[in-house]
Amino acid sequence: MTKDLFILKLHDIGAVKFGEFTLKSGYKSPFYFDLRDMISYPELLDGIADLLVEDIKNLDFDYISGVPYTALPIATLVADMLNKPLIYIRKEEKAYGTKNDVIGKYEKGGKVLIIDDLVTTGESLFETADKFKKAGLKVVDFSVIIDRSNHIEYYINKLGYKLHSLISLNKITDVLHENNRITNDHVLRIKEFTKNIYDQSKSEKSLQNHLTNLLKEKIKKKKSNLVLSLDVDNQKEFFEILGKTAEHIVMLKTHVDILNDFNEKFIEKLKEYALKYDFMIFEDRKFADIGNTVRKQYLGGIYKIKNWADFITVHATPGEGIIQGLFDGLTGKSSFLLAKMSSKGNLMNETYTRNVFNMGEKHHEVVSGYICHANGKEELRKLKNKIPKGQLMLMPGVKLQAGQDTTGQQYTTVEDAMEGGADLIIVGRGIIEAENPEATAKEYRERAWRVYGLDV
Ligand code: S5P
Repeated sequence: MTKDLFILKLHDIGAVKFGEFTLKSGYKSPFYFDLRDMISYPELLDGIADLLVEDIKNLDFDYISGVPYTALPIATLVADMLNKPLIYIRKEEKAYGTKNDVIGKYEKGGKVLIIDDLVTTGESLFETADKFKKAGLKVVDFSVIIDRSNHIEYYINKLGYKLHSLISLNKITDVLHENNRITNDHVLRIKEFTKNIYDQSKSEKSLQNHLTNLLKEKIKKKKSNLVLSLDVDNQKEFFEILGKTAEHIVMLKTHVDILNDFNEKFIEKLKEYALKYDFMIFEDRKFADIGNTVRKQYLGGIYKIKNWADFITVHATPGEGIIQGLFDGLTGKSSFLLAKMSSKGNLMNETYTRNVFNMGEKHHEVVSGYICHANGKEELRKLKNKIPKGQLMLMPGVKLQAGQDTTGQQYTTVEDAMEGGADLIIVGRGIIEAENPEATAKEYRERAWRVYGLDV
């Protein structure tokens, strides 16, 4: 089957429709694609499998996967035709524990090609790829039937993947127009719509990298803005406190170099907790050297931070070479830049902070936000207003009551932090030194969400 014929048939069965549709986001769209029913038309299913096989047969991969539900039966056919093993990621939430998300037999280190029916933002592809990577597999190629975004390929390639799409929205529009299925007016409306979406995604979303998106989704899902800073010196205490508080946090901040009994088991256990309780991992090793050195510190040594931390903190003082040194050639990792610290008398003045925001904006693919502290919500709000749209503000130096410690740490209240615009609060001793860390973590989380949740 040719691509043109395939498009016409999709139109025949109502899988591509033109008119006026209201999307989940509230936008009105002049087209609507839904390929779910395609599997009930053997001729179409065969046709698409042939086209996909032709498109991917020369790529280098060991396994084929499809994103459930729509793409899974399609991937099954393709895997069979290419005589490759099929594996996939379970759709339902996994039961607690360390059980794998991957269904099927595989060897670690193998390369998976992921098939999906549609791509718009790339989120479901990224999410699937992350799960395969967690299971020790490699992902390079995504194969999709329809790219309805008109611009996502650039972004996907930047993240280190390769997108192979069979049919673009433009192609569908052209074929249906040539065959008198849609009018000139329709074509104009589609072009106008995609241009608007593109402009808007450029201005608002382009500063959000994949990890920022994941973190934002988790904030909403767990209804939590709480980042626990677990600065204790032994594993026993670490996991005792984590076990009691993990359900309330969206991210865990570590300083692994504080532990006096660090070993590889610690990392394994940490990852298990992160999976089980659904939080992200942020290692607060504040990198602050030339690019060449920080790269070695990030990838090597005994901690091998890159292998397990989703985020790290970076000082902008050495200039942007530090960001290149840390992240060039890596995917799926991100950072927070220190823009205004919480310690009294720190040397970060207004100009410095502004320059940090500029650097982070430029490198938004690997910078998810900024560590900012202020003594009060007005001052914090001023900082928030300068943060590039889409990036996050994380506030350390937070307690239930304002105050100071004996070495210059300054504390602002949860309410001031959140009303000042913080997306996340970083809390250490307020929780870990509390009589009841569990109840206290819950209280921090609820007090923060009371403010933040109003806008969600
Ligand atoms: O400016 C900063 C930046 C950071 S990341 N001030 C901070 O306090 N932090 C970190 O937040 C600090 O390293 C510590 O791990 C945590 C605050 O801990 P607490 O016990 O004072 O809440």
